[in-house]
Order: sequence, then C-alpha cells, then structure tokens
Amino acid sequence: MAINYQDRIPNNVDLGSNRTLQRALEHWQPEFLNWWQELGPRDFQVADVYLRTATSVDAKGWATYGFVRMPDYRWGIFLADRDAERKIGFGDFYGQEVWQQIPGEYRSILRRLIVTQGDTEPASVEQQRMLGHTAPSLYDLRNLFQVNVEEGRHLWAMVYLLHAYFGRDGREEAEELLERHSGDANKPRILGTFNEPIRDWLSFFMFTYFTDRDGKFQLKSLAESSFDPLARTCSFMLTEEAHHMFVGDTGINRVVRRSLEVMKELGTEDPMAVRNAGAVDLPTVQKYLNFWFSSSLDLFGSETSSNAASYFANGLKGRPDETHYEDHIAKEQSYTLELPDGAGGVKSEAIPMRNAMNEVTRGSYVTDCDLGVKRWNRVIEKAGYSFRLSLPSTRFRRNIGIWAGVPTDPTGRPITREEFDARIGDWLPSDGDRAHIMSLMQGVHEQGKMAAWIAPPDRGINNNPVDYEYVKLH
Ligand code: BYC
Repeated sequence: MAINYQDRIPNNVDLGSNRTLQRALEHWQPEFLNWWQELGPRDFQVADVYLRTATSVDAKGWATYGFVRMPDYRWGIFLADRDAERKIGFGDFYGQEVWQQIPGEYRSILRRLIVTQGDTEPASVEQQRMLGHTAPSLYDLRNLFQVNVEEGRHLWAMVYLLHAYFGRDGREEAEELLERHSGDANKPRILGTFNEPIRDWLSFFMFTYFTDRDGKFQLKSLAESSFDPLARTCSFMLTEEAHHMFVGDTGINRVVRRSLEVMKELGTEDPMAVRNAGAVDLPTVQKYLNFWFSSSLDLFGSETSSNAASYFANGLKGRPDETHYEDHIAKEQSYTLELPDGAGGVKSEAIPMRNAMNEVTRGSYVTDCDLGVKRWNRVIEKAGYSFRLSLPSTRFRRNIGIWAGVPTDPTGRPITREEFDARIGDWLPSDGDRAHIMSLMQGVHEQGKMAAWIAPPDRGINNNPVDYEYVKLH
C-alpha cells in the first residue's frame, strides 16, 4: 500500500480520517523534532545525507534513495498490509481471530511491552550521537545516519500505537519516551544495554551486530502478536532492521580484514605490533565482542519468567518464527535449564515451557549470532592464521536472570570472584584497550578516503561506488 506523503505525518493508516489522533500526533511531532535536535546526531543536521526512505510497504517501493537533511527526513507511520484472514498463532486463544482492539484485561501489560520496545529506539540514537565526528569514511557516516533516522521512525511506530490504542495513558507514555535518556542518572532508559555509552566505532559495529539482533528477535516475537496492529508494525520494522545488522556484520568483518592485512605486512601476529601499526588487534575484537554479546543476552530477560508465560498464554508476544514449532499451545512441555547450584557448581532443573520462552528466544538469538562469528573466522582462516573469535557462554558476565552476578569464565565454568576479578582484563576491554581504540577514532570525512584501521567495504550503497560522496558536508 502506498504511503501518503501529503499529510504532515506520512502514513498508510489513513490518519486523516481520525482528526483527534492526527492532532495528538501533530502535537507530539515538534517534541520529537526538539529531541532530535538536542539528542540526535551531533553537528550534522545541515549535511545532505544519501538516505533511503520508505515510500510504500511492499517489497518494491519500500526503499527510495536520495539526499536529505536529517531533520527533514519523512518520519512516519507505516504498517505492513492487513491480512484479513490472520488468526492468533499460539497460546490459549490459538486459532481465534486476531484482535484489532485490545481487550481491557491486557491493556497494561501490552502497554508495558510497547513502551519497553519504544524506549530502546531513541535510546540507541542518544548512545550513538557523538560518532559522526569520528566516522572512518563518508560511507560509514551515511550508514550511521541511516540507522539513526530509522530508529527515530521505529520510535514513531510505537508512539502511534500508544496514541491510537491507549488513550491518555498512552499519550503520557509517549511523552516519557522523550524524557528518559540513555545513561541519565535520574531517568535512565529502561533496559541495561541502552544505557551503555557507545564512544567508538568498534562498539557501534558490535552494538549493531549484537544489540540490533536482539531487536530482530524481539520484533519477530511481537510480529506474531494477537494484537494485529502491533504485529503489522513490527513486521515492517523488521525490513529496516536488516540493514542495521548488515552494518555491524560487515563493519566487524572489515576491522578483522584490516587487522589481518597488517599482520601480513608486519609478518607477526603480535597484538602490540598490530596496535602500533594503527589497527585493531584480534584479541581486542574478542573482548569487545564479549562485552556487547553478554550485555545483549540480558535483553531477553530472565530464563524463567512468569511475564513471558503470560505473554505467551495471551498471544501478546510469541516465539520468533512460531510457525516453525509443532506445538503452539506449549502447555504440557517442559524446558531443562542449567543453573548455578549455589556451591560453585551447576545443576539442571525442568521448568514449564511457557515460563522458559525468554530462554527459547535467547537460544535462537545465540544461533543467529554465531553465523557471523563463523563468517569472520573463515576470513581469518583463509588468511592463514589460527586465531579464532568465539561467542562466550551465555552464563558469562550476566546481570539479569539466574546467572546474574555469578562469576564464570567465558566458557561458562563457575569460578571464584577473586579469579574473575584477576582475569577480567583478559576477557573484557580494559582501560588500555579502550584508550587504544579511542586513539584510532579520528574522523575521515574526505571523499574516497578510509581510516587506516578498517578495510573498505566490498560495495557501496544502492549500486553507487564505495567512494561516492554519501554525505555532503557544508
Ligand atoms: N535490563 O520476567 P523478566 C531493539 C526487566 S532491542 C533492565 O526477567 P520479561 C533495538 C523487565 O523489563 C529490542 N531490565 O523479563 C536494538 C521486567 O521489568 P518490569 C527491545 C530488564 O518481562 C538496537 C523485569 O526485569 N524490545 O529493538 O519476561 C537499537 C523482570 O522481567 C532487563 C523488547 O525488549 C534488562 N536487560 O522480559 C534499537 C521487547 N531484562 O516490566 C532498538 C519488549 C529484563 O517488571 N520487552 N528486565 O518493570 C519485552 O518483551 C520484555 O520486557 C523483556 C523482558 C524481553 C525485555
């Protein structure tokens, strides 16, 4: 369905026919724009950026490219087309008509889910706001801004639902989405990872690989929702999300490739030599990976969760790719968890499957994360080196769930707190590692140039060359 760009707020939900809703959203719009100016990408608001904008939600028209100043980006409300035949795909209401309105008893839990999802979107823009200055090329600068404007649009997607379906409570929540800020001591963002600073591009690539991938799995779970407008919104958001993970995947690949080139040139694998030559050594890549992967694992919530069980029972939030499962009721099944036994060991416990839905989704996420690690390792192997990157155990450095605060090594073996503290610098970025990465962060804003710590991408955007002027700075 085509998107109406004549309205002040582009949309394909026939906003014009609901004057009250339209006015409420038009009231929120300037607050969003103020937030964007204050906490969006710092200092690049007058640059012309080669951005893609959705013009329809079907496969052909959703990506149209052109130069846009970010504050003029057409943020809007786009839902995937409605399937009149769609039925609830899991839980206690399996097989019934999906809901176009929210049954009263589920209002508050659904609002909490939508607010939590919505909170992450502006949070990520805030986290990344200083990165423009240190971009390794115009190609990367453009990708950063593409990610940022789309996260802004994902905020719009959730704000539309809050305004359209939750009345006054929803309007208040929409305001608060612009009042909490990443890392703010008094009003932080809701989920832990979204309060972590992103000061360098290695962290940005790790975030877009690991944290945006949490987004993928959470959106897939919500795209299964019995509340049809939420499902349709999330389905369309997923098409935009793919590019964000591509930025992370290829970004890490390019850092690794450059590291390997330097190792070849120098004839050594010595991390210090690689650093002195102005690249990122592979052990540091592993430490950043450990940090962002473990933080992103927490975003799935506790292994055993009565919230997750009731989301599943009510059909509000399912498993990603629910159709791939045989039993959509999941009432009789159990799931075996491995948890700390309180005496430095590990024990097994069977819990009802519905309570384990966070863990099920986390498991699918880990499998997906590993695909990229395998691809990066193939690059290292092809270059003739024996170093391998790997995902740490899901028990490692957890802050949420049954392994929260339990010291383990990256293989998941429980260890003492003393050993953990003594070895932390081998596993997570130390001050020295961070200082080295920061020392590499010198912006390269000249057309056709690339920072020395990262290899150029294989291809440019939308069939343009890599050295195209993706951002016109004035
Ligand atoms: N940090 O039963 P529990 C994305 C809270 S990313 C802090 O364990 P539940 C994106 C939890 O909220 C996708 N708090 O978990 C990526 C709950 O608090 P309340 C974002 C945490 O409820 C990159 C309490 O602990 N979308 O889109 O089953 C760039 C007990 O909860 C954390 C969603 O998350 C944490 N890590 O599941 C831009 C989807 N983990 O409510 C965007 C919506 C848990 O009792 N959210 N808590 O005060 C949800 O589905 C669920 O809230 C969670 C937690 C999966 C997060």
